[in-house]
Amino acid sequence: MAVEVLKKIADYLVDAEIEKREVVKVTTAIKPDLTVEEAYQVQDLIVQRKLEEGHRVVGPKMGLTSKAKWDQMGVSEPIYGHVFDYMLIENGGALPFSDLLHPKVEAEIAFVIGEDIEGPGVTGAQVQAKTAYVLPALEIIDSRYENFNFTHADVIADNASTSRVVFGNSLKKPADFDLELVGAVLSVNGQVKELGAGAAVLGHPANAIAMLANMLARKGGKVEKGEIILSGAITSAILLHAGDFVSGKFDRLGEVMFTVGE
Ligand code: OOG
Ligand code: MG
Repeated sequence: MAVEVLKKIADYLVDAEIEKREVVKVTTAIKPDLTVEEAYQVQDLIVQRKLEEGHRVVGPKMGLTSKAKWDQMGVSEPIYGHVFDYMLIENGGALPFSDLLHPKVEAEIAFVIGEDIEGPGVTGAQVQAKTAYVLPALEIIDSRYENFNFTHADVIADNASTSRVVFGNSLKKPADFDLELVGAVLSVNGQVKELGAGAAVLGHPANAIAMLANMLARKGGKVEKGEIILSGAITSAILLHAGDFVSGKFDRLGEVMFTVGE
């Protein structure tokens, strides 16, 4: 019985994504007592359905890892989600606005994992040592919920609002950087909208990946070699409109950009 409800919630959210329909949040529409554990089970069912539909997982991602995001979303606990192959947009490419509901963009530092990282007890320093490369990224989030309104459990069930990702093209060695000092400037149509530094993400973005490894360890999982993982937005997210040109400039990591089409 319980599993059937979780499957129903997974289908409710994937159908909303595919049919481009905002829906009422799960804790209002289906299951007021949805727990965090059940929400991650829903997310696993979403992953299962995506794999059955022929998609591939690029990697997990972290979200809600900065104060700016906690204040903006009203949920102040880090979460993880999954990025799929169909979500990738090339640097400089176009994001068709009509594919999404109410997309927002955020600037993040991504990690290319060089060696498996298995918790519990993983530290940011261990993550740095097992990271092959770091690169800049822009994530486009698109909650399936009306007005981006959700609780902690709701947003986990909705795969952490994951929708599209643009990765930068320059891969840099983490040892050459003090990632907490890497500045990021997010501009739309040539106007600076948000700015910050890596330290906004749990003191150091590697700490977000360490937290991810420790969260996955609780259910026997790990961060795996070859995954490309977003560490969470440095600043609050900016609502996008058709015609926008978006640029994220990261000190010495490079620039990531895209345009929003019709
Ligand atoms: C949840 C996803 C948050 C981030 O980087 O903080 C996220 C949301 O804000 O809708 O991806
Ligand atoms: Mg994000």
